[in-house]
Amino acid sequence: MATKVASGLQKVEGAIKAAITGDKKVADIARDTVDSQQGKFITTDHGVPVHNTDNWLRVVDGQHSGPSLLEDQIAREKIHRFDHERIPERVVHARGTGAFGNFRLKESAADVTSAGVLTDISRNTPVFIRFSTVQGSRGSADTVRDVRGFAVKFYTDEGNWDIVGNNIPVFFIQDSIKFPDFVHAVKPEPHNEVPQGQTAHNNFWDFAFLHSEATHMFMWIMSDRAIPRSYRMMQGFGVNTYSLVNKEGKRHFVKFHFIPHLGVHSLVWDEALKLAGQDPDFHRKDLMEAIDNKAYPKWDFAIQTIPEEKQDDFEFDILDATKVWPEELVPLRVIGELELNRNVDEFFPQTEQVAFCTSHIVPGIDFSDDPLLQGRNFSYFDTQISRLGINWEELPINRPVCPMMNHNRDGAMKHRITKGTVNYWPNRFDACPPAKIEQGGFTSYLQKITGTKNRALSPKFREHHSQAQLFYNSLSEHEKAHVAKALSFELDHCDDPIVYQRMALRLAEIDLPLAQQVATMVGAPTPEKAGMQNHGKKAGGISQVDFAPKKPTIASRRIAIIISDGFDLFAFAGVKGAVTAAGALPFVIGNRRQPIFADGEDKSSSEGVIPDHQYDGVRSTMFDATFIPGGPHVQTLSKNGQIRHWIAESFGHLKAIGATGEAVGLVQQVLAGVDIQFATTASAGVMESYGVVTSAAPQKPESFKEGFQILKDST
Ligand code: HDD
Repeated sequence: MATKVASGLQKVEGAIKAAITGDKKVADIARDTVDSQQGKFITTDHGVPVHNTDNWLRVVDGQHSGPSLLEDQIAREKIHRFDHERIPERVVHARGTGAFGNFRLKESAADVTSAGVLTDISRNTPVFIRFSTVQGSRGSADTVRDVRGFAVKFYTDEGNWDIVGNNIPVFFIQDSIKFPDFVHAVKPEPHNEVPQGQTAHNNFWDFAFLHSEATHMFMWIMSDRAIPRSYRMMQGFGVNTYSLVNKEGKRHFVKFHFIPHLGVHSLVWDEALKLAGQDPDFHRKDLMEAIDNKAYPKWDFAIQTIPEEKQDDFEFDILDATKVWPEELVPLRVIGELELNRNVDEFFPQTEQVAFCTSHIVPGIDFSDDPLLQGRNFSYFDTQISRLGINWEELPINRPVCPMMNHNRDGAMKHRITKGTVNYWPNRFDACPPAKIEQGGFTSYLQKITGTKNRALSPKFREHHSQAQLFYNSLSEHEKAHVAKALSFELDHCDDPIVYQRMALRLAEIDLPLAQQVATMVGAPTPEKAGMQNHGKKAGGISQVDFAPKKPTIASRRIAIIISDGFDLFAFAGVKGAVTAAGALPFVIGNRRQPIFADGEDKSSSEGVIPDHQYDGVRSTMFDATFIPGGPHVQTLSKNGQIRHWIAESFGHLKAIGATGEAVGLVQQVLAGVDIQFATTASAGVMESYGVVTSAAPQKPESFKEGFQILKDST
């Protein structure tokens, strides 16, 4: 009874929250949400209160604990439930994390579609997004070099619409029948299940060479795109070509884009490698932390559309998923905004059990003959049955927020109870009939199709190099250098000479100097001439440099402030305050997680500063910038190898370093010999500058008044 009351209260709470936010998915999920902290006591799954859950029922004689009894239904239930906790992990994209949010349309796209979600600007459509890596298993690290999944479920008023996309706009293969071969080649090798979470192995690069259609995509994954700084700083792409159909029945082909407001940013490779060990949950935590701190990540939602009659106007086939539609040819039209603003309450029933299907579309949106999409439309539904069972769409995270009724019935774990005497159509009551078109019933676009049954693709699918060259040409010089280094790393891990030798030849079909550089590093014969001439063309929207946020911001960035006893309180408080005021997250790192006292601070009357972490608990890789206040504590810091390494490593990872007073000398000493442009500024917003920023003059209290206040408030 008490439990029922508690769960009833939860539902009321959820309903209130839903009423306040107007979010239909919040209300929907509240129906199934309970709070373990409000449970009065433990019960069995069938509701019987449990008196002892720590000891198995057994025979005891006072001196000895004898055999355990099979009779103990409570112990058996506990163990049985535990034995069956796991479900198969996703065959790809096993490692991921998710969050809820909302999609708001800013401009109606009624000229190209009749879909309510893309035409009604008054709507607030709830969404759930799951970000993921592809290759690694569920327990692998977040920061590996890999494509990132970007799967969005829109809970629209006309049913769920899923965009099951990636952070890279193209794919490895053109025809879905190749997917099992591709995944087998990319996953750990079959004889030893090595390597985990990376493509740096013979089989992947063997596959890449033997499928020249993969060339464009592997150039993307060798770029910084494959090691994002944060899920919040990546683009999302629907990748496949879909169709939009408007009220008049006219069709446009469409590609979907998400563009992050924070810009597109990446880790550097050394950082990514280290983080994989130091903080394997780096991206997962980053997303949760940002949402907890109300730094809600946002993306512009854009479409590229091509009228059906222009389908053949391009050098490439617009249904080929290994090609982008260059923005110069097909401009992006921003029509909406997506925001993530709510973390999940429990990972398994939400993030793990969420299930996406490319075939989940709503009226006004339709498929195309993209040969990759056609196969995906079969595969996702099928895989959800294997992961979750046939009734997977009844799970709270997967069910729609609009009315749902049909004559499908039964199957394992059926949960919903449907009243009525008929479960077929047509029936004598006219119960639950099909929707008429004017009632919003989905109809497929009336597409005329002729042709010969054949296992083939159209001729334009045979060109595989042009956009790989376009991609490489469009990168900045430092991005190109990163591609060369990434290829050198990957092929260095291939020990079969045929694999890296062939790849050097493939690279010579993209860019000869790149091929020569990589060949030298990996021990392949240096190609002397280009296997194919580079056309020299470039396009916008490819280099990450093109996505710098309109206004530079440090919002949600993690800033380390390093202290030990005797730090300069005014510099400390000022920068901490300024960082907080700018929306960034300051973390105090001290030599212990007990109070640390500033220079001249009276220990008997002061509480000191309690650091968030101590030197051994964190590494420079986990922060975007570091600040070291001056003060006598610098003498202690300068003798500490960990701190000296921290400074050098941050600098090597191209991070901002700020120092004041005595700390300037420490930074200069550590970085001695490196060509650095030291800027001197006394501004409290020093961390907004790139590079190393120092101020030799100790700061005066007044200049840090605001920061000091914030510090006082926050401690
Ligand atoms: Fe896929 C999962 C993205 C091609 C078959 N895929 C999956 C996920 C994403 C993508 C983001 C994770 C969804 C989640 O978070 O639950 N996949 C893509 C993209 C592709 C692509 C952007 C190319 C345009 N996929 C692709 C093909 C096939 C699959 C060609 C099969 C013919 N993908 C699957 C799958 C997965 C999957 C095996 C594993 C778990 C799941 O579906 O739900 O069915």
